Amino acid sequence: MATAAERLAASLDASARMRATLSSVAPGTALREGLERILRGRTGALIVVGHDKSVEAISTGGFALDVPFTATGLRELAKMDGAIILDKDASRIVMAGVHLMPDPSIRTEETGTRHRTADRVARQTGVPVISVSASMHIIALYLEDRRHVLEDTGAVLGRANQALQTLERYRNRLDEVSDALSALEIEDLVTVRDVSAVAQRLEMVSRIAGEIDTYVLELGTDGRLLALQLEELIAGVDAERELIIRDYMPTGRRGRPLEAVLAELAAIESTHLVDLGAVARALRIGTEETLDGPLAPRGYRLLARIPRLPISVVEGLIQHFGSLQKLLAASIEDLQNVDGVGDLRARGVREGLSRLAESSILE
Ligand code: 3AT
Ligand code: 3AT
Ligand code: MN
Repeated sequence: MATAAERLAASLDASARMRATLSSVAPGTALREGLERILRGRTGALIVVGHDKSVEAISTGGFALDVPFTATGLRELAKMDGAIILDKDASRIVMAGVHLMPDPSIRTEETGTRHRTADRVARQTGVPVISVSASMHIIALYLEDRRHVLEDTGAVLGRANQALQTLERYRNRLDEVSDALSALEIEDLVTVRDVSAVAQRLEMVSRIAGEIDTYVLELGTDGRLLALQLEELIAGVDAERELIIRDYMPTGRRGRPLEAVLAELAAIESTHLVDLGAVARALRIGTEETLDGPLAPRGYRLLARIPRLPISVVEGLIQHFGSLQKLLAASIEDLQNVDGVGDLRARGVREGLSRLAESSILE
């Protein structure tokens, strides 16, 4: 039996392979140009992207070529019957006119000999297979048991822009709950609910950003603007995710590595993510029954808002004082007792903390 963590790792692995394949056929690549030419020529094609032993074992007939890949060459060879076999980075055309004979007992729901073959070869060999349908005018990518239809840039951009609008809304809401948490941290009024709400919003932003990231990949050179917009909207989110976990996660016997907490958050199904209790449990800070219980931050999130403070000094301060409240109460002399904190830096921290305290009261 695979554990939840193993299943998650396996699915991350599969999606990493899918991502690599998507970027190899994205607009801007020679392979994509060749596929578009075939689509326009209405001849159809069956293309295997990789030539290993498992592919060789099911190949019969055809012609050995081993020539550099060109989009025009691919289009000409697609006029022949049979499959075209490329090397794994689609830089060479290895064979053409190949009759593929995958195991006929492999289940496939596709119809038509071309698409059934593509599906079976992908499942049997693990090598990506692309079919261009002559009759349906569709380019489909098969990888293991997944099928992905390559759409034109306009269609993908339409969906990407919708996701971007959702991300923008999520980001605004995240900033609201995050500012609220900062104010509560300074006033020592934090509950399990407040921390869970921020972690929940961070997770939601990360998930929709991941979705958009796939569109960016799929769009290739057509996705540059989208990539810039995405980058701007998720600035600081990864860092914030780490900081909030460091601020509140239990240490000692109940403690776990940061990555384990992040993985557990990522494993919450999207339908359960609305449930703050589920988030609290993943963070190991509480349950739905204890959402109103008090919590105290160590100070990572707020210290990160003080400019030019190296992480080693942040660690030193937190080791020494143990909680944000003690840090807020510390005098310049107290701060100087920490290794690596001289007079200048102590003043900087003191002023930084005071400024944060003032701005949170003003809101
Ligand atoms: P032509 O001389 O072009 O008619 P061909 O040997 O070049 O014959 P194709 O590869 O063009 O044949 O295939 C033509 C169609 O024959 C495609 C598919 O609908 C049908 N076909 C080929 N092999 C099979 C098969 N094993 N089972 C069912 N239909 C098949
Ligand atoms: P279209 O949507 O019509 O393009 P299809 O699934 O209906 O695809 P066909 O049966 O019309 O496919 O066959 C079209 C061509 O696909 C024929 C041949 O060039 C290629 N093809 C089909 N099966 C194989 C195979 N096993 N190996 C190599 N090429 C194949
Ligand atoms: Mn057909």
